[in-house]
Amino acid sequence: MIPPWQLRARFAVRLAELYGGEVPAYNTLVEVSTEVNQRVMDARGGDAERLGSLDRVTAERHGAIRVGTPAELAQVARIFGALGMYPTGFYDLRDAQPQPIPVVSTAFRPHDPEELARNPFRVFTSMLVPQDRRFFDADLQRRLEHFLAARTLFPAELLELADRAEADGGLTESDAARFLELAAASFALSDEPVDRAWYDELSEISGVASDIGGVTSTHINHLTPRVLDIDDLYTSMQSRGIEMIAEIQGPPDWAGPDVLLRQTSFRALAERRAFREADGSIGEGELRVRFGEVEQRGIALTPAGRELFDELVAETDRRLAEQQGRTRVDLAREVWAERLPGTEAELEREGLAYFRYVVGESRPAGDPPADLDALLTGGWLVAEPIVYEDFLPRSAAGIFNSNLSDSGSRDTTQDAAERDQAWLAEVIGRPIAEPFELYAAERDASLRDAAAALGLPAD
Ligand code: OOG
Ligand code: NI
Repeated sequence: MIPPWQLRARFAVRLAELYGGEVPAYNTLVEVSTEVNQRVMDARGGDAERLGSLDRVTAERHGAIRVGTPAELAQVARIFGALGMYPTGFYDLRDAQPQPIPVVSTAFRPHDPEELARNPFRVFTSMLVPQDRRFFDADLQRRLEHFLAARTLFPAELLELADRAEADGGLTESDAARFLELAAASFALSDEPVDRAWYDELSEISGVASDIGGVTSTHINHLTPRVLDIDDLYTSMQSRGIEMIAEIQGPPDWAGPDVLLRQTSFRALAERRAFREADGSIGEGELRVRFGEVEQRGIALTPAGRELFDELVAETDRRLAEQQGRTRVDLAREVWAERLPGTEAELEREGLAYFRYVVGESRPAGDPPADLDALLTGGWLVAEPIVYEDFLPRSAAGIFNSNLSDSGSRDTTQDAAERDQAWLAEVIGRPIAEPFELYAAERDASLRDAAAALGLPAD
């Protein structure tokens, strides 16, 4: 039996081979990422691995796909379920500033810390909302729903194998090979001709609407390696002549600990595609639907930490609007230095970030104290950061936007369709995990284990 984590690891490799063959700039990105990670290891030694071993970070990828309907998303959930990846978090990008995107999203990823350590592959998955009247009028909604209902993204054999893998906890070698082949093929760029008039009509509303609803298949639109120093990566890519987006999204480069997620991207080259013209003839054209992205991960923040983070972002926006001639990064660094604790220990003490607690190797002899602060300062316990495994809605919208060629249209006088996490869970027939709960569970489990090891009561 090939267990889910091996299926997941093999799938991530398959997808990387596929994507590297289709988008050569991706291979450059991986090459530069490897160099950057090696440089950080050489400069910082073991400390560089505080947020993940070099092995994990080197293998780590996230991908992104986009689908059109709850039924399609439910099928995606079956395929990723076979790989031990479960819907996690809810991101509504329809109100994103400065440019709204007509989708809601979740991320499929492993939950258990051991599973993440084996292979942390995750896929940011977005679903179009044709029912949102701010983007689509009633006539276009109807035609979109009709178009989407008529297409098949995933062959029945793939879905059956996925269900079997999930039920049996894996697949035999020959079924696994077949499953991986069908799964990877489902995310390849299709050579099916694109209906030019339909694609263009949707593009006027949003490049994301045409990318999802203008074609009869889905495709992986980026595959993101993880680096230990995204600032180094950014300048290294530029010096190889690859034009990066204007900014690194997320927290600034600052003197304190890395928190949450920093990301940046570049537009991939246009790819040749077949188009069906109004007169029925097949012509050639180009589409730029795929891109490159890279990320650096930091410590997961608690709800209180996340609230503070959101305030820092808002404060940076305010200062940017008021102060001429300053850059966002520059102002963000200033705001962070003023308001975010500059060490892991302070983040821990103030309850702003998640840590796992392990028994200190050189702990003192005698009876341990009962409270956590005393256990930490006395060296009984050591706090290790829990890495952020999820996404940031504002950065996600920024990544979508930086790769769209025009701004599209939205009529804010119209009604938004109501979509939330509970709705999404209901229509795909699976629970959607809350990221905060997963981090808290890991922290709590570590505290229980540590208490047991020190002979303290469980709380
Ligand atoms: C997804 C964009 C979001 C991220 O890393 O935040 C994303 C997409 O373009 O489909 O991948
Ligand atoms: Ni991404």
